[in-house]
Amino acid sequence: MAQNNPPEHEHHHGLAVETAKPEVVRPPLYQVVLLNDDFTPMDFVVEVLQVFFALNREKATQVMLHVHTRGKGICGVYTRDVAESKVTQVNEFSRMHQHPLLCSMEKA
Ligand code: TYC
Repeated sequence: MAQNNPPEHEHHHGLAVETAKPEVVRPPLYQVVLLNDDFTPMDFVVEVLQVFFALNREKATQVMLHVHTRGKGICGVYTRDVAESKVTQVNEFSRMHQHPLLCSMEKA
């Protein structure tokens, strides 16, 4: 009836052995966003979305039109390092082509 087992850490002949709680945490995610402007050509934005965010032409056109009409839109969601790298690459690519297109990131 009334069993009195020793606590878990007193098994194993006096050796203190405890089961570690598995510590897995999801990394924080960041949305990479494109901002609208009046000067960057639509075709260029579609190309950016295809090249840097692996969208097909149809999805890239949808996202571009969303940004064009709503002012801002999500290109993708990534861990911090990947998001930072996308933002830098897109902004450098845009400057290289003399377009004012702005890419930034926000905590998801
Ligand atoms: N508004 C731009 C134009 O009319 C097109 C555009 C779309 C620019 C999305 C930036 O992130 C952008 N040519």
